[in-house]
Amino acid sequence: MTPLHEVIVNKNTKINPIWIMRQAGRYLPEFREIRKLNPNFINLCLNENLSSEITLQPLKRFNLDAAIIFSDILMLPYGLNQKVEFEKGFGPKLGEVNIDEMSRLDEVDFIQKVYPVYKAIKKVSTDDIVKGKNTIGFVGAPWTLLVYIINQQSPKKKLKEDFFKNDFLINRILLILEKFLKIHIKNQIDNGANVIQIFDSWAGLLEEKDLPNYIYSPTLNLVNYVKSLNTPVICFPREIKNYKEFCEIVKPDAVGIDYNINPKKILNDIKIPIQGGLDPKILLTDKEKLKKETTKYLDVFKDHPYIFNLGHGVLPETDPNMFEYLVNTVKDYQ
Ligand code: 1CP
Repeated sequence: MTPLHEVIVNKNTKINPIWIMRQAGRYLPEFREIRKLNPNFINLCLNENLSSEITLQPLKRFNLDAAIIFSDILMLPYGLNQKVEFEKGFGPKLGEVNIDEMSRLDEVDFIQKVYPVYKAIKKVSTDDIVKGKNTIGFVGAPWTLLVYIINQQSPKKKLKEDFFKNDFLINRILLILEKFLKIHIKNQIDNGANVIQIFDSWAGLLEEKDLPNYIYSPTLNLVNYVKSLNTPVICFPREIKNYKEFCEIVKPDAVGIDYNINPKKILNDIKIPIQGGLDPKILLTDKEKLKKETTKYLDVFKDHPYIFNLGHGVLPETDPNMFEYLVNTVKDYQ
């Protein structure tokens, strides 16, 4: 059994597999070299030779237990024919929503647009270096994708006041997302992804009263779909106001925690396998502190099924030597 299945399905508490969000990315000089030659980020994600190579870069360097495919949650709106661009120093920039065009889009056209992502997953999942390990496919949660689609850029800290003004538009987008997220997940699994992670990066923007409508219902629907494909699903509802209720209602197979969560408290609140938590900024300090903080998480979750990860993506300014030290600390932990 693969390391992540061992923890998520078998509830094994004796091992702590490790993978890191954004492990394929900007902190690695070999990534930056490829990126420099490929200024168009979407095109890079659509180049299956390069995206599979980037996916494998961290596995060649470090003793990681899983590969996460180098792609982006915004490949979904791209596949729905919304314009998506990444501007250096600004982040994603999306075009206006054409809801009628989006509604008319069929499955074949969508798959054709993002097909290289599936080819890259096939390449990665059949590579020798990933043998016995996991290949993680992923999507953005409906709520987080809705935020980007409507807001057309990163919301940073809060939503614009008129975000919810067009209820009808929002409901139509959520229905379209439900359909195409399922298609995107199914194709990732069919091509070798054996775990799915659902990133809800902007879950923290919602007040508690809005969680059922925008997060619980649509995410539960998606989680049940992934389960029906016999594939474990990890949810990461970053900074959500009520982690406990989220887990009780949505029932993912495992849950990722952000770095604001108190690990001891969450251990009492949540029964399902847990992933992550360590503040990525700790990797910018020194080895002594890194070891201490890493060991803290491993100690707290000693008797609980636990996958090691950070509480958000690894920062671009991280020294790869510190990353290596983190992986080795987790691997050497008894
Ligand atoms: O080189 C560059 O400038 C591109 C930087 C970059 C990278 C390396 C972006 C732009 N996306 C990615 C890859 C990526 N994105 C992966 C690859 C696999 C891995 O983890 O190694 C994954 C899983 C994502 C997921 C993603 N994209 C999320 C969810 C996780 C999170 O960080 O909260 C989100 C919110 C995005 C949107 C996005 N894509 C890129 C940026 C800079 C952003 C965030 C912008 C914002 O703050 O809104």
